[in-house]
Order: sequence, then structure tokens, then C-alpha cells
Amino acid sequence: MMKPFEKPIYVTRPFLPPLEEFCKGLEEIWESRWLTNDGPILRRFTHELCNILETENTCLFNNGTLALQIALQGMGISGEVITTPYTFVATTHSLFWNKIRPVFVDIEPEYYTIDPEKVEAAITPWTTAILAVHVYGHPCKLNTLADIARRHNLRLIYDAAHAFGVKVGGRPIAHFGDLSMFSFHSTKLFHSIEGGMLVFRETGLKGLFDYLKNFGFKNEVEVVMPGTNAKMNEMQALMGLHVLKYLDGTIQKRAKITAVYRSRLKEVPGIHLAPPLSPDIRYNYAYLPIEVDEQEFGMSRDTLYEKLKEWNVYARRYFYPLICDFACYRSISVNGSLSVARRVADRILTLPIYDTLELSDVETICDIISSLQERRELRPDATVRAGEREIIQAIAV
Ligand code: T4K
Repeated sequence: MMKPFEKPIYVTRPFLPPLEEFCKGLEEIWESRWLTNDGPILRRFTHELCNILETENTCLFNNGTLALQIALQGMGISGEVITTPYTFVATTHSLFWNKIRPVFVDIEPEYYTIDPEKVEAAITPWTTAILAVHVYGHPCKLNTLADIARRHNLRLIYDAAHAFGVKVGGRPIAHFGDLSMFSFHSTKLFHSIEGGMLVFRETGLKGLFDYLKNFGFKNEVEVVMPGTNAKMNEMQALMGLHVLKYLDGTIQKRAKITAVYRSRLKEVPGIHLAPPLSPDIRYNYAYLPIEVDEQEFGMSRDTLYEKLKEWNVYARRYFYPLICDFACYRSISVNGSLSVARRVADRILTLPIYDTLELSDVETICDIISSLQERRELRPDATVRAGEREIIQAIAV
């Protein structure tokens, strides 16, 4: 008989490098007594990232939210920005902090990224930019969005918080659009405890972002703009450097986990996964979203979410509710019905995925989901052989 997991299985766990390696790095920090403010480890980390991303146009921050806020300010974005309601709330907060009006449009149903047709329909004379999200690391419709941005003279900004390590046609995803923001939060596949990065096309933005994240200081006696404090410190950079060494292995492990979920869950009625991505995309397996069809599965997404907790499995409803349904954004008018985003937000569940999750545990999670579905099939009106209902219920309890 299946038993609940002894320890909680969370939606994610941060990757941690071998402790001895990290301690060696700490010794270097102790030696130098340089803790923050453009230290030597931050410079090394930046250099490594520039190599991987094949660009010098990067800037590191203490988190992704401040990075995005600073990006919008540095690029002078104002008026209206067309964006998605299906994301983490920080995407919209970054607009709000810059006094920009978000215009929410619907998403496409396969990969949950912003629907380019809806974007084009929402453009007004006040629109200055598109803020799209590579949600779960799924690339947006890159070419179509670029074409719309070019034709309407709009800036194209990507919240790529989930997309570190993703490549499209062999190119890092950071190469698309005018600017991309990556989050290095501990819950991300690649992290620096907390952290964020901007990657941008215009080389001139680098100096601006450096000022904005360091109080606007040009030198000891000159402040050239009202900046804030959004610097990455040496401990963060050290963690980032060490986690980076293991990134490929981490992605491979997640790919294996995803393969097990995919092969097992495709047999479960009412559980739907995004279709496989196009072969020219190198995915990072950042999240494992499933959609729960209440009719077919016999149980709502919320009931499944609660039932899984009884088995010590803590899935998450990323991203529910939609941003436009949060109290602080309810007064903002939305463009169109958002029918796809609403349906997905009501059905989505992100399942546990992280490098140390055993494949046998993934199998067990799938067994639990299947058994919950089978149990629901035993509705009073279902035809079952004598005694079968009792047997299946006993297995499922
Ligand atoms: N744009 C998008 C699209 C984003 O998704 C995010 C962040 C941002 C922008 C902003 O980037 P940052 O400013 O954060 O760099 C988490 C993260 O805090 C957030 O970074 C992330 N998106 C969002 C999707 O998820 P929570 O509140 O759901 O995380 P929390 O603390 O509940 O953690 C989830 C699970 O992870 C826990 O149940 C256990 C595990 N965990 C977590 C932490 C922090 C650990 O095992 N160890 C840990 O240290 O927001």
C-alpha cells in the first residue's frame, strides 16, 4: 500500500554546490574582506555569464524584480505597456513602480505565453513597449512579437525570469528582443541565492544601469541621477559561480524527471501537459506545469492540490490567480476576455521538479495522481464489478 512521503516533497529545492567548494570561496572572501560594491567575485561571475551568453551587455542585480524595475526606468518606458496577466506578480509590479499602465492581454493555450494577435489588437497611441514573459521557460512567439514591435516602433522587453539556459536555434534566449531580465532566485533552476540579470541589445544602457543600481554615483562626489541600491553582493556572486559549474548536469537531471512525468501522466485521463517544444529549442526544464480537466479527471485542480498535500506533496498553483484579479490591480481594465488565461489559471498545477528528486519519487507522485483519478471514477453511478470499488478505495487511501 502506498504511504505518504516521510518528508515533504516541495515544488522545488535549490541546487547547492558541494559545501567544501563553497567554503573555499568563502575563504577568499574572508581574505579579501570585500563583501559587496562591485567586488572581485562579482566581476568574475559577470565575466562567466558574458561568455556563456556571448555578449558583453549584461548587468547583475540583487534580485530580478529590481533588475526589471531599473530596466524599465533606464529605457525610459512610459505610458502603456502591453503585458500578460499570466505571470508572477513581480512582472506587473515593475511596471507599477515606474508609473506605467499595464494593459493585460490574453495568452496562447499551448505554452501560456502572450498571444501576439491580442498584443497587436491592444496597441494604442500611448503604447511604448511589450513586456512578454517566457513563462516556465517556454519561449514566447519571438519572431511574431519582434515583427509587431518593429512595425509599431515599440520596445520589446522579455521577463525571462524562468528562462536561463534556454536556447533557440542555437542562440541564447537573451539575444531576442531589446532586453531580457533573468531571475537568479533560489527557487530557479540557476540561482545566486537571490539575484537578477539584465541582458540588452544597446551597449549604451550598461552605464545607465550601473548608475541606477548604485545610487546614481558616478564617482565619490558626483551623483548623476536618483538611483537606488540594487547591487549583487559577493556571497550571491560566489553562489552563482558555483551553481553555474553544475548547470548542464542540473538541466539533464530535470530532463529525465520531465520524461518520467510525461510518459506516466499522458495515461491519466484529465491531465494535460504542454506539447513537446519545437526541436530548435533547447529547453531548461524549469517547471513541470500540468492542466487538470475537472470533468475528465473527476476532481478539480484545487482538490488535487489539497489531496496531494495529504501525501506530503506540495505542488503549487503557479500562476493563479491572474494578476488582474489581485486586489491592487482589479481596477485596471483588461483588453479582451482573457478567456484562455482564466481557463489555464483555474486548471494549472506545477508539480515538484528539482535535481535531487529521485525518479522513483516521481513515479510515486504519478501513482498518487493516477490513484486519485481512479478513485474518482468510482462515482455512485459508475458500473463496477462486485467488490471492485472497495479494493480500489483501499489502495487509494
Ligand atoms: N518574473 C517572474 C516571471 C518570476 O517568476 C519572478 C519570480 C520574478 C519576475 C521576480 O524575480 P525575483 O525578484 O524573485 O528574483 C517564488 C520566488 O520567490 C520567486 O522568485 C519566483 N518568481 C516565484 C515564481 O516563486 P514563492 O513565494 O512561491 O516561493 P516559496 O518561498 O514559497 O518557495 C517555493 C518552494 O521552494 C518552497 O515551498 C520550498 C522551496 N524552497 C524555497 C526557498 C526560498 C526551498 O526549498 N528553499 C528555499 O530557500 O515565490
